[in-house]
Amino acid sequence: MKKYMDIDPGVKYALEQGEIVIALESTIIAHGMPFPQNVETAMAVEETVRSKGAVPATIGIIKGRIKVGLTAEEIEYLAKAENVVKVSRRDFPFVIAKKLDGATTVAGTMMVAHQAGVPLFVTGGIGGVHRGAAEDFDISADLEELKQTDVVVICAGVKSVLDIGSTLEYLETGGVPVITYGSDEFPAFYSRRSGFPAECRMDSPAEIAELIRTKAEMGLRGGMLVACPIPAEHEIDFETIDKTIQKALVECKEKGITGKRVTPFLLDRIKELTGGRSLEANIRLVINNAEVGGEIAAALVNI
Ligand code: PSU
Ligand code: MN
Repeated sequence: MKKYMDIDPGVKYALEQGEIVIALESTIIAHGMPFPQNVETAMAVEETVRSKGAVPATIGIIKGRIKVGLTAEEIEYLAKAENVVKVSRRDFPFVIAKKLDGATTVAGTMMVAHQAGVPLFVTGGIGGVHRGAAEDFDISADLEELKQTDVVVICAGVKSVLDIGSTLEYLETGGVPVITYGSDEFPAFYSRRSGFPAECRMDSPAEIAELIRTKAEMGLRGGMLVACPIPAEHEIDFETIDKTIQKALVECKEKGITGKRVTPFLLDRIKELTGGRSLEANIRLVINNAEVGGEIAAALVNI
């Protein structure tokens, strides 16, 4: 993959100096949020990572080149450009061979981060087992990537667009450690509660850094998930958002939307149905995750 990859000089220097670099994804920019909030959030997240002493590297594809550390201009370009392909593992050869623009998903970003030697990755939410997956097999490639690729993904849990219980079962089957930060309940993205207990709770970045080191020393491969509940002042109550999500899901089915278009459609529709409140929650939770990610990075440097 290195042949097709350009690492930003600042990111490269940080990696050479043994500083911790934190990967950030671009699907959230191109397909997860509208303009201009997508650019503002991407910049705020990078700034938050920097404020904690770590180095951000937003990952995306520009005209067939994989960029580790997009510039501000490139982020703005992907945020506005039409025809940006949503790139998960299976999409790389097509997008690169055809020299297209691409926004990497959690799976795609993990792949690139690992190749570049980046150990941490901050995002909003991961893909998972969709409701009704027993019939349509819609299970995100993010889960397969978490099974095999050694990157720690810091997120706000799994939104109830997905089947949260089945997603947790799938991660368990795949041998993926799932840590919940500071809560006894696994979070559901917009809400702190999901109804599912946190099997592994940790309360400090230092504890999480210790677990990351232990996993590495044991030679255990594959990814890891750190789920951070959205700050209480920004959360949307689980029952309220679940009703909205149910409505959006029915519309998605009625419109015959399938495959990779499902998640972007639902996010956009939920934003409309909540009058923008879900977008505000989404922005706040990503920034919160960046704070926690930055603190974990600092703790990793100190052990
Ligand atoms: N959840 C969000 N915002 C997003 C995504 C998920 O709240 O932008 C994106 C992530 O990039 C994730 C992808 O990896 O959607 C999952 O898509 P799919 O379900 O098609 O695998
Ligand atoms: Mn899918």
